Amino acid sequence: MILKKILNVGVIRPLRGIKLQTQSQAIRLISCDRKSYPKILITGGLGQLGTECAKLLRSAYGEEHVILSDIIKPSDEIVNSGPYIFADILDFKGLQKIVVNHRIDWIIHFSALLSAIGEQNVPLAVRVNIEGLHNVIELAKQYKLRVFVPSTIGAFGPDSPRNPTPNVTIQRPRTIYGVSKVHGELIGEYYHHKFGLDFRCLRFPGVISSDPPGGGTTDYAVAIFFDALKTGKYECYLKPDTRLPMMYIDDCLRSLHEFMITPPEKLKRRVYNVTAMSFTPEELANELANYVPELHVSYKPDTRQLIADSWPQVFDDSEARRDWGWEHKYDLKKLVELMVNDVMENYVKKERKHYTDSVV
Ligand code: AKB
Repeated sequence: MILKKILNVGVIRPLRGIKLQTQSQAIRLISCDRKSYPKILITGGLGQLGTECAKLLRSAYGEEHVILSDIIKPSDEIVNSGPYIFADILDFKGLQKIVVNHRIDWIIHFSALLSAIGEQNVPLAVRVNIEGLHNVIELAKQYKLRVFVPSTIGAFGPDSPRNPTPNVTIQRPRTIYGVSKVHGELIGEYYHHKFGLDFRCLRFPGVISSDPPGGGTTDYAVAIFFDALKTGKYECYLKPDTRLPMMYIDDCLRSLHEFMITPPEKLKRRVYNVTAMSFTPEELANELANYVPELHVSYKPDTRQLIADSWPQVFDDSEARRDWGWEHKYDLKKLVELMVNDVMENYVKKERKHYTDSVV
């Protein structure tokens, strides 16, 4: 009733994309003054998740409350969409300056080298994924920030149960990416217990979006859309029956946001598995063939096959569902429909137009 009243009188715009678990949580969120919304810094902001994450959080908290950062020169579109700054996660003083000058409350720490690219440059992966994380964790402790660090299905290895992989089980990954993520989970939990750091971590599966990922093992599930819609063909670097957990980006970012606003007393742990579905390249190709009937997929496994073979096939996220109400919205059918539309409208048609314009 009270919630209805607040919404009806329109005290404040309800936060978009948030599933409210309890009435008191809803009231606390909705009745808080806009000025008391968190000020959020996103590191590694120009990777696969950063810009969409900024969009979601800006729609909830306002444009100025979310600062996207990276060491990459941004496009006009990025600069025009909200605050963007340079931030090097290896420069502790620089990070301190940002937190102080912008009065940051939350850090969403996306900077990392993914599984396949990490194997090609282990020293760099150690610097970015481990030293960078140390800086961010220490910073969050010093300034009492809430910190989100993504982990991954890659934090498990060949000794872990693969179908399903529970929240707590043996973790002996065989990639530097996985090792750095297990390290991140443990150091975050340690800082939480020792210093009261509000550390929050979700283990994501392969995330599928039309913003391409860079250097992961699950990237095929994005690349196939671009190649199939442009050429009708795709050469996959994994075997057709390689089953991996996956999630559409909207579900991924919504899980992140819902987790970040869950009251701490609901969290039984600081690291949770989340997922939406599991499929193989062959199953994805079959679904995509509904849109590209002549689709021809060939298979040429490379070193990424070894990584995929050591990862979970089905991810058990029942603890996230039980403790803070995680629910996915997108299954394989819906995901393929959305990706086909998005890639077609925003990439393939634009490229064709560009080509036609330059020929004419
Ligand atoms: C990768 O493939 O490295 C990532 C992941 C599953 O963490 N997409």
